[in-house]
Amino acid sequence: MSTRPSVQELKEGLTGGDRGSLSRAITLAESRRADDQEHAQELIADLLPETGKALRIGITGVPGAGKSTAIEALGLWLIERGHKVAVLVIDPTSSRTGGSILGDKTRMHQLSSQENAYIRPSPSGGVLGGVARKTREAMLLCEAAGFDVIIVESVGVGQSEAELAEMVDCLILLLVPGAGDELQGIKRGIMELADMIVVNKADGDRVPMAKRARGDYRHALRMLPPSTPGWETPVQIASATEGTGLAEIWESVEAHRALLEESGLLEKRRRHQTEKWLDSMIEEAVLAAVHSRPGVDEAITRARADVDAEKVTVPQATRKVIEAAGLSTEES
Ligand SMILES: Nc1nc2c(ncn2[C@@H]2O[C@H](COP(=O)(O)OP(=O)(O)OP(=O)(O)O)[C@@H](O)[C@H]2O)c(=O)[nH]1
Ligand SMILES: [Mg+2]
Repeated sequence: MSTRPSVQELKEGLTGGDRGSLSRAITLAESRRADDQEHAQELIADLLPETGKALRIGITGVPGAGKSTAIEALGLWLIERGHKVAVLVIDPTSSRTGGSILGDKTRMHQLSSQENAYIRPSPSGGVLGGVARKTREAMLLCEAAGFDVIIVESVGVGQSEAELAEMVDCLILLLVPGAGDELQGIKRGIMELADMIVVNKADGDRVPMAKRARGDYRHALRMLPPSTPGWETPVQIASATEGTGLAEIWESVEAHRALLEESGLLEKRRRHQTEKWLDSMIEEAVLAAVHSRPGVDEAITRARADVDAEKVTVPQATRKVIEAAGLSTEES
């Protein structure tokens, strides 16, 4: 029989480097149960002074670009140089299935057997802001556990980029040579968000193609505003399977970090991220509270029908819903 560890026990285990405690703490933070949440929040609040010291890196790119392979290679490279690396893999499947089917897909077998590495799928939660919330909390817990580099792998290209950019210090966009930008789903917005672009799979006969792509992206970037004032987004080529280009990637990550620190932007960026997190959580909580009031969902159904039948205007229908929720209508 397993007894539930107290917040104090988890805190001691986690800061003492016990991975079991770290895993348990993250599970607690992911739980939807009210009592688990209370414990998790108490623990995270307690640990806040121990957080924020890691370098937070996000990696995004189309499926199959080599994100996991690159993270494994970079992770091993960093561990050799004395770093402790935590990897959070945002898993879109686990919220629906109740368990991760990502499992083997994350691969990273070599990295996961390292004592100074920690790899964990992060459920996306199925709600807006869900990715950010669970992953952020897992990130804070990993930092408190002494990991000095946190790498977040995002699911494909799309909606999640902006959310990922909102929780890391440095966003790396991983591309593959040869595929057109449309094929890669690369939008200008993502290139603008990226702090670094890496053309992966620059090996074998793909090298010339990768170099050409590097030139094209460098050119394209000239027409875009920088992700950070004073920063010129570097474009590099690498091969995750051969382990080439890793030192250059890390050099750029550190240069970017130095710029953020020297300019005071790191603190500003993180404060802004936390404020946005708070805003989105408040919005989510308020919305959930409104939906949970009796009669509100029925009022929404009625409002839709009335708008469909052109009996009322959209603002009128909205006001009815607000009234059904027992909220003031003065501003709406
Ligand atoms: N030749 C070559 N193949 C690579 C390289 N990096 C990754 N691959 C291969 O590309 C395939 C996909 O790699 P992953 O690391 O799983 O890609 P991913 O971006 O994490 O994919 P998803 O998580 O499914 O989005 C695998 O078969 C890798 O072995 C590389 O640098 N060179
Ligand atoms: Mg992957």
